[in-house]
Amino acid sequence: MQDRNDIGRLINIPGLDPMFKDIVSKIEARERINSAEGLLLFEKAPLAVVGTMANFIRERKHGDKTYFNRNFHIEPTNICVFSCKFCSYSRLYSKREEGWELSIDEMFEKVKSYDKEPITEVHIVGGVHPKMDISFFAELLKKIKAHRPTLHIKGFTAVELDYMFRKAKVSREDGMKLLHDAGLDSLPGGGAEIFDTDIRNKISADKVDAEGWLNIHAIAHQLGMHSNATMLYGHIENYAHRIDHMDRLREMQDNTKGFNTFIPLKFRNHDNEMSNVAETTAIEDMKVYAISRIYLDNFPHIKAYWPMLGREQAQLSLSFGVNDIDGTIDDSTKIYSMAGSEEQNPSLTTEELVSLIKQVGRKPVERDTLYNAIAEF
Ligand code: V47
Ligand code: SF4
Repeated sequence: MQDRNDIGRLINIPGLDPMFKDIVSKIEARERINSAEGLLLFEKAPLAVVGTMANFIRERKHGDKTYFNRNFHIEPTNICVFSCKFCSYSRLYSKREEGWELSIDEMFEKVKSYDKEPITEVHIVGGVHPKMDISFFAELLKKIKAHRPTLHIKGFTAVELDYMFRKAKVSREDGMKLLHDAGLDSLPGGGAEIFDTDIRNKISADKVDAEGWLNIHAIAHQLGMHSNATMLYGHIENYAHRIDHMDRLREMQDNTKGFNTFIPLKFRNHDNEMSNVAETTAIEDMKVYAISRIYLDNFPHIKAYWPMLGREQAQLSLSFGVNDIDGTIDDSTKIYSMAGSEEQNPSLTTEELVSLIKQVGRKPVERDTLYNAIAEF
């Protein structure tokens, strides 16, 4: 029997349609597939075919290792100047009595409530509040870092940052440096949605465009910060839009090498302006994970965010290219419960995460935000 990590291992897919043979050969040779081939996979490949290819790549890169971390979220506010049609979470400033606005002290208290917990990351993300400006957040970051210097702060989508920088009339470079100096360690992947201009304008008009999103991440990468990238799929986009989205990320990653993880986010349709759009099936979801693993050859990790997908599908995704399922969360985020996720109070202990991963035959590894291993189970 050949070793799983054996470079030359053939992908044995019984009855493989000849139209996929070139793609298999490229994968075996560690060559990149092109956009036409990516599209072919979305249009024609059965789940078993893309699943086998993606699992092969996943095991070649990571073996059975499956990463998670100990984290919690802070959502400073759900008041937002934008009104993305897919968002179930935000409230306009004129209706702010229906939402929440946390003060610096309230957020700091939340950080302090984890003083005795072996948490490694706080993820700060929320609506784009017209009055929470760059100095407000710089003060928050400084306070957290002064209190717990080793806690990694992953915060603010490019959408929040773009607004913050414009409002403060600082360049993106200066704004990012200011926040980085205040304690911001890395950026989460949110706000990418779908880069295609027409689709983006239809679902989330007037927030930062694709070029702006990519530019903000490139600036962070130039400062030595890492970031993630998401793709909101399963709404009004087509397969070509998904490939275009991944293509732009892949091209940028060739230059900056700053992305850690790609996180496909399935559109959830509860209680938003796009509730008439049906959600994707589990089969489609697994295809998206698999094809992203195949397409994004220069992304080290593919993450299934369990609070959005539900824990059973997150387990399933580990056979379709995924090698990370995010963290403990501790019921600290509302974005997905408000959008209709099965996980209404997302919280898992380390033991529960470990057993979820072990149940499907994979090897749990606790990581920090930058994927340094902390413990193997
Ligand atoms: O940008 C909002 C998405 C994102 C819905 O970097 C929705 O580790 C589906 O980016 N259906 C924010 N998606 C969350 C995010 C994230 C989450 C976990 C980990 C990381 C990371 C990043 O949530 C938004 C938007 O694309 N979103 N509403 C919805 N109804
Ligand atoms: Fe605001 Fe983000 Fe919701 Fe869009 S997705 S309305 S930017 S909170």
